[in-house]
Amino acid sequence: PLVREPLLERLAVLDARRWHAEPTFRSPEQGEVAPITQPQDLTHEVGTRRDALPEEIDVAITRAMAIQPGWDSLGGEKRALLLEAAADRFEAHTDEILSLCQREAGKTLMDAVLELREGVDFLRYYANEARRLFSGPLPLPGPTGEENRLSLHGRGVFATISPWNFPLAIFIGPAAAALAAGNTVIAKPAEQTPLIAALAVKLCHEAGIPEDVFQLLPGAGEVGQLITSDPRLAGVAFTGSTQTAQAINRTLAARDGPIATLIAETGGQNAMIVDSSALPEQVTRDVVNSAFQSAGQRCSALRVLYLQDDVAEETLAMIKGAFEALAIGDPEELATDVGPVIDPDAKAALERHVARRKKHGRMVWRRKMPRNTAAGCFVAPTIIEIDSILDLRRENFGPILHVVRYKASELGRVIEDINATGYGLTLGLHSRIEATRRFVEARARVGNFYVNRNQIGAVVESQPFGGEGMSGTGPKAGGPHYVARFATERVVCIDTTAAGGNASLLAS
Ligand code: UN1
Repeated sequence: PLVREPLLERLAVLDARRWHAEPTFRSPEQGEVAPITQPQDLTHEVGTRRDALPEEIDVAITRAMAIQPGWDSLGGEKRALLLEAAADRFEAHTDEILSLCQREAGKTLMDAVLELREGVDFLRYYANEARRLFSGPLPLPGPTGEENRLSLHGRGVFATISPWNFPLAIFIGPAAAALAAGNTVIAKPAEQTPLIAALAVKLCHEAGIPEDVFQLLPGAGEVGQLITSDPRLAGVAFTGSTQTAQAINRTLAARDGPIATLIAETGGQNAMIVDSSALPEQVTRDVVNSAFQSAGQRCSALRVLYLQDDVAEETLAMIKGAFEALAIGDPEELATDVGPVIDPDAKAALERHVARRKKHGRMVWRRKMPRNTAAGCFVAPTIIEIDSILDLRRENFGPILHVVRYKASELGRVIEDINATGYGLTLGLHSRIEATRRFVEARARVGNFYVNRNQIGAVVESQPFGGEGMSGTGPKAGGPHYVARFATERVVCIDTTAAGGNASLLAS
């Protein structure tokens, strides 16, 4: 390029850097070290990870238990200042975070920038929530001579188990909320993206959050299983698949200990309904963005597009036009729209799904892939026609869009089908008819309903995010009820009349 972009030059320098993730407190025994390669080529090594050993998990929980009362009694204001200092450090380390998002998670530059933004927003928003909820007891009404007050406290040790698709934002978001509420946190990042998590934890420690208060435990499913079966845990905040959330729920239920809180944000089978009053250009832009940005690897992403039959042909033609123009390839190229999926397993599952649909004789459009994508985990963006959202068994977590044609008279049934998936995360509607909007809004059981816009990219505080049913337990991340769910409530009740107080003391 003729114009040299300083940010890209700084990111290119960081390509040579090697990173490492390991437990915050290590035992003398050395575990196995595994390499982490870039999803875009599966050869360049980004760094190495060393998973937590069982004794390290035990030590982590012991340390987190011991320091938790002190962290809780610090109060909301001091915890808020520490979380804000962490946000400042994240911003000061923009280059490293962007570089790792691109190389460890295969994100485009735009996705990497949005990821950092969201992580910082979570830290600052939950810091303010710590101030709002934990700055002293709430006086409650009562008869004269009686003082009643309610205060919130941390529940104890929280485990956070986070996904690879938002390796910074959804790693730090739930952890920040748990910390804001006075819990200590042991964090298990996705096995694919421990390096970004290790950097995030390091920056939090540099900001002044004590090591015992926020610890990293890298590892795969077995590490998560060992953590969640420990009876000392007070709660788990999990983001990932519905199946894993159900397994964690069973593990927690089987423990002989405190009844643990589970906060789960899981999958979706997200639809968008487009009727014949919609603006085709706007629909095209929002469909392509909702289905293919982040290579479709968002739980909010559009999976099933319902097109009203009388505009279906022309709308689909426009969408295919935009789809043909998507730039696919190396996420470190500034112009790239769609990068790789996370790993070979993800790619294989998506390819199996497309192959099955083809076998069933469905219309399938796929993007021709550039030659430089052959070695990496790339999946060609794909559009597949199906009859109903109920034809799909599972979430297809990648750049695959399904299309269903419907008649205006069938709108009620369309919503019933969408509800019948059991998921309830995002739903999009493109319509300029007010009555249609009201009809859909009243019937659809989803957490986030988007009208005449794209259906990804919920903004912290403005658009609290999360679903219902098979899509999660709530409360919504980035919303006013989230942090409180990590806390326990205590009511103190005092008889303040001298006589009453003394009399009851004498009586006992
Ligand atoms: C996820 O993909 O795991 O609205 C959830 C959005 C994001 C979704 C995050 N905040 O696209």
